[in-house]
Amino acid sequence: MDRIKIKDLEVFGRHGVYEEENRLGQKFLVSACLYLDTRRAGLRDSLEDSVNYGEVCHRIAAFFEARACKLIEAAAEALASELLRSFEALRGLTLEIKKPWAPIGLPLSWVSVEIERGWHTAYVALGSNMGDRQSYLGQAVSGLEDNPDIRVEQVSDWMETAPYGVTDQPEFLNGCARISTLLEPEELLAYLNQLEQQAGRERIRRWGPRTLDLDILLYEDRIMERPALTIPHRDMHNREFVLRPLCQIAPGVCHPVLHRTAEQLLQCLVERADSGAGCKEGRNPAGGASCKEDRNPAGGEGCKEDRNPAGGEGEREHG
Ligand code: A4P
Ligand code: MG
Repeated sequence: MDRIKIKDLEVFGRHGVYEEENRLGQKFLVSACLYLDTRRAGLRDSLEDSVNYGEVCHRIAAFFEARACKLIEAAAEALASELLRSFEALRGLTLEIKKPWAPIGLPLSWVSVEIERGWHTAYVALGSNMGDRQSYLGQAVSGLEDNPDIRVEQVSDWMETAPYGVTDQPEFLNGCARISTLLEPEELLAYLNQLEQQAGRERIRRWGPRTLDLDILLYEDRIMERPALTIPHRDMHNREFVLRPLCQIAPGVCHPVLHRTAEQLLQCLVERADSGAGCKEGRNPAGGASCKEDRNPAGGEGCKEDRNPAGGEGEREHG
């Protein structure tokens, strides 16, 4: 990704753990590497397609004037959020805050903290089968939009689906949203749980009826298995009610464990349902020997991330 760099911008701030530091203030040096796509701005010679580095510098100076954190870690975190939220074209940044006069009683050039932050592409599945289902799903999208650390990029149609798993319950309305987020996966899950609670969600029975269910399907190409969070969603490839809406907005997005696109996973699932078993050899849309993705986590010639038309930058591109 293209970069605009700012080196050692000198600003005055009051960050520090000592009372004198908060009272008297001191000099800080701020360096930033801004990640964005400058192609359009470069071709058109137009500032509105880029990030105005002058504005960024003044925002940094104003931030230092207005805020007083104890830690430069906290200053860096808050400043990175503010810049990423404020400048539309900015996809990520590295930020270094140097403190040349750190009061440690020993001579040093400076002490610094450097962080890397950015927008991440994630896919969220939405479902409801109680009450005014459409309204619950609509409120969930509004709730996502209300969070300054989330941008809703695209939402699928709401689709009527038969209950999966526990079948003696009302029909579901399901959908999928592509979001950009500054939140880490656990933070995103916590926020989704908060939205579920606001919709009056009660966890009475596993897979039982619910006003609102929000699951993280994919988060960039990250793979994680923690007690409270598995990414990619552990059962997404077996669920038509997940794959159909996902395919509508991102048919080419790649499952980082199964190495299949959403479209391939859906086709495979449909074929499995039709045949009552696994896909037959040769009918596998990805050209591999088997369509039982959960038994073949790395095999086949499935999707290549760089061909992914919908899946953001991937985790490894910044920095
Ligand atoms: N959890 C782990 N990974 C994730 C993730 N990627 N996203 C944990 C979200 N949550 C994740 O979920 C149980 C726990 O899973 C959470 O505490 C979280 O820490 P839950 O929402 O509390 O309970 P649940 O929804 O009853 O269980 P589960 O296993 O999440 O069920 P699902 O997968 O949500 O499926 N049929 C149709 N047609 N449409 C539906 O939407 N939904 C379900 C529920 C069943 N049948 C359905 C539908
Ligand atoms: Mg759930």
